[in-house]
Amino acid sequence: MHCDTVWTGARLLTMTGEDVGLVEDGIVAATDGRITHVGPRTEAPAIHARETVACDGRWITPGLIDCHTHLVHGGDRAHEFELRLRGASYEDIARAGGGILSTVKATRQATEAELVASALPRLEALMAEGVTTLEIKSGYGLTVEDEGRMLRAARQLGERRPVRVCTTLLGAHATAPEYAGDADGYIALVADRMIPDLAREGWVDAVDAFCEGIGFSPEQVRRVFEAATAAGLPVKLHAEQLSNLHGAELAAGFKALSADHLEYLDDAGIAAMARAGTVATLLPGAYYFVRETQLPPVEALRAAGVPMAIATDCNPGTSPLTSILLTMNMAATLFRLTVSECLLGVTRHAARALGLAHETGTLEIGKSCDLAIWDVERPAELVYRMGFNPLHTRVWRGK
Ligand code: DI6
Ligand code: FE
Repeated sequence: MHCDTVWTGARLLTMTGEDVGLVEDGIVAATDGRITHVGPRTEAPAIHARETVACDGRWITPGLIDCHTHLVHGGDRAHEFELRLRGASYEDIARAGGGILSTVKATRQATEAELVASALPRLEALMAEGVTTLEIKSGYGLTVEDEGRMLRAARQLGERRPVRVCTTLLGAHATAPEYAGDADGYIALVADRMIPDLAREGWVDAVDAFCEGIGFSPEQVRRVFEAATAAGLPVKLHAEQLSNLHGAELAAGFKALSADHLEYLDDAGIAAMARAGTVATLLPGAYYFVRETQLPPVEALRAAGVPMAIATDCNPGTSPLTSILLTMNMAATLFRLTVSECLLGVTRHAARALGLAHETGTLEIGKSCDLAIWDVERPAELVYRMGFNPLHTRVWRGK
């Protein structure tokens, strides 16, 4: 068989089958950016490649996927961090006009080019650790125009760097200041104008909302989801982060790709997610940074067979985190995920949380040739170390 590139002498984690699909002495072949062969050397056909890359026993995983980020935003909230260190709470700061709304102000003041420029270093930090696909949400514009600018900035990042960007419209992140005291009025704007208009422009891959006491009620989220469904877009939800409003059940009712955070998720929510095939996206960076103590129900999710993804939730308020490797370490240390679960959480299950299971997240024939090649002796090292990056090479679409 002929191909563009073949990687030989590697140990593979294909992320297929029951566990992580370990192959000793494996090869991967690709043509036109797609995997054309993957498996043990001894079972491979004769391969004639234009380029051969000897991996010298290094490990190859699928390119990593960060399936929940707010990477594009104006400014930062380092000052609020200092206030919190001196005793202020996240809610105190939000009520004093800080919090999400202070990032809204900074984001509205930024041009599209400025949003791209400020997000690039964060994107590069993720890519340096083997990320080949990431999701980027809007949610700090809160007008049709400002949300549109955030989504275009996100799309531009995917054109400026060799990485796949999925855009999520999070218009229902907070009530826009113009609608203070009229959350229903703001939700009408999101459902009747923002979602249909921005979907028509082609800038939106999925729709998200923040279902929470300080966010939106399940009834308001339902309006958002109905508008998304009418526009032909899949949904996901920030659910059960600070309290239990049964958002995950609502999301599952709309066949959501994922429900995210989930610290306060209950058994009914887990059962609904399992039935709907909704992925549980866990965000240990936010749990850590706001010093949450309620743990997500990992044991029950596992028992119910709900796939668990993990992501950085990179955002300026509750998770200023741009390391997918540290996120895996936190998921293991704080949430007690196993090494296999951490690795599946940033590959196969993360792809599914983005509706990309057909395209990336595993090493399988026909999928995009997205690889991360690691200088480690065993896969557990990818989860075990803190602040050390053993990436050797990142390959996206065969390059
Ligand atoms: N949950 C979060 O943790 C972030 N958004 C959300 O819905 C917080 C965003 C911020 O504080 O800027
Ligand atoms: Fe988030």
